[in-house]
Amino acid sequence: MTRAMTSEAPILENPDPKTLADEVLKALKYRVGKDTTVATQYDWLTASIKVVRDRIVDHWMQATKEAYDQQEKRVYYLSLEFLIGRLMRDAFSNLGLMDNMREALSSLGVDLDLIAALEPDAALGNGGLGRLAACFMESMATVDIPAHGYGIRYANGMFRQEIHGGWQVELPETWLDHGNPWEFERRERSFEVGFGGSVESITSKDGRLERHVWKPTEHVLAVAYDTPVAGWRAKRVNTLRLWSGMPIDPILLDKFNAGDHIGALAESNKADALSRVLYPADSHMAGQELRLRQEYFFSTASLQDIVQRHLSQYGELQSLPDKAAIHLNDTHPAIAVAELMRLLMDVHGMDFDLAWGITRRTFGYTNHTLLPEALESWPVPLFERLLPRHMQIVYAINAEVLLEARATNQFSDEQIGRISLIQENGDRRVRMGNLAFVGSHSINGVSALHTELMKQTVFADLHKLYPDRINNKTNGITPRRWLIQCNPGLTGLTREAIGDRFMDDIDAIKGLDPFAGDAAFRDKFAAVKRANKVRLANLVADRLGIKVDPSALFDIQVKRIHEYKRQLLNILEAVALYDQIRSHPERDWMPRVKFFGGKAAPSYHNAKLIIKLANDVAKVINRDPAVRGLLKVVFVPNYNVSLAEIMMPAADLSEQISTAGMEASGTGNMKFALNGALTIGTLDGANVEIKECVGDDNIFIFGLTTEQVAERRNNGYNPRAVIEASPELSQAIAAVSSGVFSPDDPERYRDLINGLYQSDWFMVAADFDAYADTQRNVDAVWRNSPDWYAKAIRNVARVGWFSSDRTIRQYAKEIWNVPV
Ligand code: GPQ
Repeated sequence: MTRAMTSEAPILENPDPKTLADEVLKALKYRVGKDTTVATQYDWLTASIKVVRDRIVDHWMQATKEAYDQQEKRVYYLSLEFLIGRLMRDAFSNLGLMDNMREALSSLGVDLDLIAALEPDAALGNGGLGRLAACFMESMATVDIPAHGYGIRYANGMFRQEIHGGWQVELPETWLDHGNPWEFERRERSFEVGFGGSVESITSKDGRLERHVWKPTEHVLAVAYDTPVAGWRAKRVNTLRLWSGMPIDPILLDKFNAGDHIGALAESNKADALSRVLYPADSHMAGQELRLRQEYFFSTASLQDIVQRHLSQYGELQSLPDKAAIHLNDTHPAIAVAELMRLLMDVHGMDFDLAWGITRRTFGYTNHTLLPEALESWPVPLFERLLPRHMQIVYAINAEVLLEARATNQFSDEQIGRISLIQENGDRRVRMGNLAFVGSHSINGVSALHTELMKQTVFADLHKLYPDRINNKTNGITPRRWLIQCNPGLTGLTREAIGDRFMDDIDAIKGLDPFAGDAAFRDKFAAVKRANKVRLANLVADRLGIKVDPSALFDIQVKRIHEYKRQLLNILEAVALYDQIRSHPERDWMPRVKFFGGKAAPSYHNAKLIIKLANDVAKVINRDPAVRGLLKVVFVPNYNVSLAEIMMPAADLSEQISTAGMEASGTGNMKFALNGALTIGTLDGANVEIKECVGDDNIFIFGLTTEQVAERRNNGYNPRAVIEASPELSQAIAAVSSGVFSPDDPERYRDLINGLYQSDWFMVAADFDAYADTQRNVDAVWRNSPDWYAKAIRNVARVGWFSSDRTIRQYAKEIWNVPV
């Protein structure tokens, strides 16, 4: 069975502004309990969300019922992060209500943009991995796949970043302060979660082992909160189910009555802690007990829910793999493999082989990084203390896998050691990547290059053992949020040029390609870009008091701050350019603004220092009259989804400059290109595929390839020699290390710079000259503005393939086996 993507067929009724205004007033009165005379802007926001949510609910129930009646296979996407951002505009836009809602609110004296800006940015994720999960949820609804997202309802999501004196300061994010009008609390949908204790073996009368029973000593409840996720034109509405921790016995009355008031609340605090904070380390294993507890907490609650749903519909569990595809978003939910085994064996009485077959056919796993520090592993003693039964199951799985490996006679002891779920050298640890791999029928990487490297590096031995399992699914982004909603100017212009089909089928955006050669269209395109740049310039003026010229080239690097992403390379190039502008004032410099944005993990020393450096450099350059405004550097604080929605459309140049081989895919690269920015980038992650789509002439590629990086590292890379051979780089480094940008503390960057001289693991020095040369090439193309905009238009026209609809269809066909 295949489901055609119905094109422009009006699926939705189209309520007029008057009807909507009445609904808003009704919601204000009966849902918020206010009348218009006392309503605050937040009340109007809540009322507006209730109106659109009510309309979504009808579609939601219909979709849920259909999936049930037609016994459709469901997808369950398990992710510790869902970086969904604001939802109201997306919902208006996907339900086709935007214009009429704006008019309705305006008739009530309410400004849609103003209340939309009050909606908290739900930051239940760190960066790319969490945002991918959010795009996938939207695309699964859009391409009509019955799906549930499962995660944690963190009371405090990603911290809010402020910049004080150039340094990052982390403040708690309290997105639930005004309540959350989107969610439905499901007290009745709660599951018990155990920790600790011991395992009892129950034997039958004849002495045969019958069953294992885990007797945990700690118990908490996971309570479900559901948020409906509407796809484009509300074709389908799916559920994002987030778990919150609750004590089973909120206060222990015995203790309370005995006067132990703190002890009485201990359980409550422990339950609370499970869904209190999102760990803010991106691509880095947190390694704390609470994190493992969070992982188990949401995995077991989700699995109990899935098993219960399946049982109530089908009455047995053998058909689970035919009716449920459970996807592990990285290894964070990998414990689910052992948990499903436990549920099938200990609770539902299956033997190991049957349970193992079902488990492997049910799970799929996506790997998002090769960085060794991100590969999760847990000390055996901790694992065993918290999850004693799962420890036994992991050993049993390991025995099975290692026997299988041995039986092939193809593996050395060393290789067997790497296949093992238990790392034996040093302290013994459970390797979650290996657990996820062996427990899944499909393991995918997130770009063609990354998937190849997975086969060659982290999973080389497991790949040899199971050669059919690794496959590639290059990431994508939803064009609804990342074009239609965030860039109405470009959307309108595209509709004028090629009609509306691209809104339902993003491939049709190809139709824009010939317009690259149309001077009148290029002018309109440039005007849209300029308007988006003015919007960003205004934001920067308001928030930071920095004036930037919208006719300058807007060069943007926004993403988490990480050494491998090489913000340092970009900053050093700014320093070198600054020197050049002052040394050669007579040259025809093209005005440029370099924007940076991104959060550093609170414990990541060098990343925080890089933020400080960007701000120090900005301060000196921006106020030096000798620069004559030709170069400005701006660090925009608190980069998040909402800010991305303003920055992506305003970019001329997209910085994707990671050390080759280190960025698994990147997704910001796709958002920028779809909004008409040209990329300057290395042959890393999905940049490689973006280059193939847009063509070599429409992208600026520079630097070492993955093979060259490996070769340099193997052959004794000498960064000092490289630095000394580059006058520009030497000068820039000397300026930084001599305190030109940190006169108050000239030593501030000593260690950072020493790191470059001594090891430069990320090849900043090795790539510097190529990067700087390429930037001058960027200037040359920018100078020829018809050529620049032609390239920009071709980028928009040629990156439709990076839609998450395409990615999701591939998952559906090749991993989940669900119809699309
Ligand atoms: N990614 Cl392991 C994260 O955002 N957080 C993580 O903890 C890990 C990976 C990113 C990865 O760095 C990007 O290259 C990808 O584009 C993104 O995941 C989505 O796959």
